[in-house]
Amino acid sequence: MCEERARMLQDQFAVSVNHVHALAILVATFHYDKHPPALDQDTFAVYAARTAFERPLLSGVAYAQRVVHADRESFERQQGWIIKTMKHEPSPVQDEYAPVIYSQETISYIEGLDVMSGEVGLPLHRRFLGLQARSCYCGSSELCWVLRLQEDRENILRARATGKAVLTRPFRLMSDHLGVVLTFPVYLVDLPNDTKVEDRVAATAGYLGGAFDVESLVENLLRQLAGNQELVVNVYDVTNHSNPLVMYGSEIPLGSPSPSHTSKLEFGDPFRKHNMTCRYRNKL
Ligand code: WA2
Repeated sequence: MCEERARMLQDQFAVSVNHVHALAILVATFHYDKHPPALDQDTFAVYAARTAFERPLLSGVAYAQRVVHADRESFERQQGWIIKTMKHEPSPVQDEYAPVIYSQETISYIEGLDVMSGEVGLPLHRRFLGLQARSCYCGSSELCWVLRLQEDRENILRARATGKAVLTRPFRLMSDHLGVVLTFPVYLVDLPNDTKVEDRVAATAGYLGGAFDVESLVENLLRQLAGNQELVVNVYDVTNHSNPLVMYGSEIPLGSPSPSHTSKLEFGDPFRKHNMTCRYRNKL
């Protein structure tokens, strides 16, 4: 029964990823290959809503444009709004920004936000990650927003360096649900597979991403299956084998008595490893 659930989750994950890939191509085709762009926020939002059924595990998708500092002023003048931080303040001066210019209505809180504004290399925040972002509801505290945007920033950097779809570790999304963010890079030109990282960065137009709301959408999926009542299902990010991160389900207390079955999961980012464990609920 575990294997069946794992395959089902993996399949729904894969179709969602494929459709986000198609959205990245949509932006490349209609925003960048057309002059002037044949896409705007309203068109993107309508298209994203009408195709939401193609992305069963995603709560929303958005596109953030790469803006280097020299272009910030003209970008803001052209858009008619200012690149914002999570505190709704103008983003401080950075080398570059990633303001969200298109978003699905379900995640409209991300509009105009600089998803690169999470600072990197803050050991304090790293340490908090395990404690706060993973298991607690961190709500609207400033630390929590920094943590979230650190995940987004790291994903963006890895996506554009590799040219592939990448996933964050599990964390509390802006919706406060546990999940992961998926990011595809969008380039200004087609790049051969062996393109060097610095050339990839230079050719980067932006980032198409979406939020896998694992907490509520996987719950929905598993609820429909027979035997759901007796089975306790967990999904883990086991990239670091000695520190598994809960992606779905509750933490099982150490030394849990009932035996469990483990199924491998393939979510399409070779950098991350995931698995699913299932065990029978203790009948007391
Ligand atoms: N989208 C939705 N909820 C989130 C989130 C996010 N990022 N980050 C935290 N909670 C525009 O990778 C680029 C979307 C980020 C894309």
